[in-house]
Amino acid sequence: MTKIAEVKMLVETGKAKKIGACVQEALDEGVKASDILEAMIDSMGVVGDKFSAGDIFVPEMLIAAKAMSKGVEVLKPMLAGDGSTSLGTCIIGTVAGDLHDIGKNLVAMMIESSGFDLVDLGVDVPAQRFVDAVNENKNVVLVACSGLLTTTMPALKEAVQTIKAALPEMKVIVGGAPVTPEYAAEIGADGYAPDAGSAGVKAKELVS
Ligand code: B1M
Repeated sequence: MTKIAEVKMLVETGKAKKIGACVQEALDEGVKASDILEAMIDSMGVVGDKFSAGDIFVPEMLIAAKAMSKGVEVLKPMLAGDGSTSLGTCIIGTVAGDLHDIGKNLVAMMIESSGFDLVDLGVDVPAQRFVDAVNENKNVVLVACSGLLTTTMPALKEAVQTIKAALPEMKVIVGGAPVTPEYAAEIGADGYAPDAGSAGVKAKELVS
């Protein structure tokens, strides 16, 4: 089995203790960090499909997520930039009712590496908390809201509208698997990105 296939298998079977060493071995063999990340994201898709088919349940999804997070920890120094410049502060969080954080963490990493200081509010963030965080932190230029469930898309809308009502000039970027560019525009977000890499690029574009 290739190292990358092994990494995929360790994510799919949720082997958090073994994955760090395996990711490191793949890197040592010359596999690119971005290819390892892509393979792990694919594996989470496989996990999601198994969940949809009723072959696995929430605990298995959770341990797969833990394994993926451990793998990402090893890749982080290679994927993130040096953060030596600052375009201002970005507040990020997953919206109320939503506990998914892997995608949000990857987006946070790429926005940070694009030159922003980052304040991560975590998951299940009420709309007003985004506004409070803007007021509590210095030089906030962007708010990034992630939503992973179709059932939390209304919470995404509430977050954007609450931020825009309180802080009309604040730029807001949204994303997450069920979010489309059309939905982002409809709820009044300034920007949308389909993945972490493009979120970093879009974030920079929005404040330049
Ligand atoms: Co859940 N879950 N989950 N889950 N989970 C999904 C999302 C699901 C698609 C699985 C499925 O049914 N096939 C499904 C949602 C269906 C839907 O709404 N259409 C689902 C469900 C139903 C649920 C529960 C309701 C299950 C239950 O309890 N019955 C429950 C809800 C809990 C809650 O949030 N209130 C639940 C729980 C969980 C766990 C807690 C067990 C766990 C999350 C653990 C964690 O995150 N720490 C979990 C997991 C692991 C998944 C899957 C398998 C993987 C998610 C993931 O990390 N993907 C997922 C299936 C799937 O994704 N195919 C699934 C990898 C990640 C890198 O991708 O998050 O999409 P993603 O992020 C991408 C882009 O979306 C984008 O960039 C990222 C990187 O490229 N992006 C942004 C994300 N945020 C962005 C923000 C931006 C821009 C881009 O700008 C700000």
